[in-house]
Amino acid sequence: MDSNTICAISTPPGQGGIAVIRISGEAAITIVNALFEQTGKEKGKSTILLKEGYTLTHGNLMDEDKIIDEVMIALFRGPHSYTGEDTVEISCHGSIYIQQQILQLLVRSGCRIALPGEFTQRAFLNKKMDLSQAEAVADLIASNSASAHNMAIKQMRGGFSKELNALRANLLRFVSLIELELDFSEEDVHFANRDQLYELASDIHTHISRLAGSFSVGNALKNGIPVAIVGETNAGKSTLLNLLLNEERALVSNIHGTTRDVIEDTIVIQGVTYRFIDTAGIRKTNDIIENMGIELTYKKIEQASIILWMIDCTQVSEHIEWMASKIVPRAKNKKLILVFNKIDNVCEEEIDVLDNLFSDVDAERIHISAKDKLNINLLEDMITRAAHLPQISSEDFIVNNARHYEALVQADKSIIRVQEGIKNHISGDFLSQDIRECMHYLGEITGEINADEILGNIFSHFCIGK
Ligand SMILES: Nc1nc2c(ncn2[C@@H]2O[C@H](COP(=O)(O)OP(=O)(O)OP(=O)(O)O)[C@@H](O)[C@H]2O)c(=O)[nH]1
Ligand SMILES: [Mg+2]
Repeated sequence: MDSNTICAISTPPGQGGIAVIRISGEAAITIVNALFEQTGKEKGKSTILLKEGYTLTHGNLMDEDKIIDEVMIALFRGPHSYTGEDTVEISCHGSIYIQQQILQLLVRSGCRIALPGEFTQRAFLNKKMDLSQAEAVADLIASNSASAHNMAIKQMRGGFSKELNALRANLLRFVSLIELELDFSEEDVHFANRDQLYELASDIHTHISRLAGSFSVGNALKNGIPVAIVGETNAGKSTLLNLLLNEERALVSNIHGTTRDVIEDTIVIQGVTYRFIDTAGIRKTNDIIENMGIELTYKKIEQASIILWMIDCTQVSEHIEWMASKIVPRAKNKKLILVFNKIDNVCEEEIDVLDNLFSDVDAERIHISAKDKLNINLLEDMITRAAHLPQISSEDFIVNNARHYEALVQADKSIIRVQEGIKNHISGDFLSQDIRECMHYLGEITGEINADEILGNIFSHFCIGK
């Protein structure tokens, strides 16, 4: 492990009220101490070298005899710190000049500028957290919706790791017994009861496949549930997108075929992130570029989870059936919502007549005005219901990381092989290979893969007789 003392500005780049500079490593305290001059009652009495962990000290940060800034020093003594090493956090005034001066001073005094994520990497190497928890730290920092925040907090607090470690511990017990059998191969003994092993494997398969299955929800919650806004030209799709985003994101005009490309952006509605996709209006046209855009619209319908089919109430299209033939088959097994727009411009009877024209289409419907912001709250409620997020209890863990998902899929494949192997009475060494593989993939998630672990477990639990 790199034992250099590292430093970095931990607050966002730029000017702020205050800034925090973090220093971690063996020499963190001595380096900062040499630059620090305590003020106040205790002036000259003690230095931070003598302070205990979890203390705050006020004073000046000095470059020779020049004061750089008045600062607060937070002291953490390893292993009781985020990284597990001695760590100092300097809170200074948030001027970019001061931040840079302090950083340069630290480098001149022997610190090295930290690599991205290096504090967390050290925390992992020092076993302050496992890999999946370290990854959750990044997710937590990036979370911008209640659901993403909730998932990251859970993972950071180790809920996922606990679940995986329990699965691995069970597998470890069995693989130890099976490998012990191999040592007594001449005697043809079965230490590991095959029925129990089969039961355990089924149990683990159920667990792993549930976790892997949660990835579609987890991924959607993290990256946004895709919602495609589609329909005829001039229906008001771009107007709706802009309204939801509260920003003039897409061009709006009364010319048919204004939007030709796909415009995407994320919006948080009722604590959940959605990725709204405004598309080119669907119509019969000879324009090559517009047709390319319409093809893209079809693709987006297929990729979305929720489809808002926008209909212009003021202009009943003669092509409803044709339009339905383009949209409905592609929206199969997804949530399709008919959004009748521009109700500010028509009377209720007209809407009813229009609604009837779509009686063949099996979809929820809503009447809005994107221009006058009518019924937009109802539309948001409808979208929330359509997202149909499973009620997640506080014990359930949701996988939202592609690396974890990949590892779980591989782990599941191996445990299925174990099940089949037991059914087919294959020999212990093959079984142990598949169990080891399953453990390996589960261990990859938490960063704990270690073959010595298996040996260690055998020797600590059994006396082989010598
Ligand atoms: N009266 C009324 N006009 C609206 C409403 N929503 C949109 N419009 C108008 O309808 C016209 C088309 O709006 P857009 O948002 O550009 O429509 P679009 O569906 O994106 O159209 P394309 O990009 O061409 O497919 C504009 O002139 C909007 O101002 C509404 O609720 N009521
Ligand atoms: Mg548009």
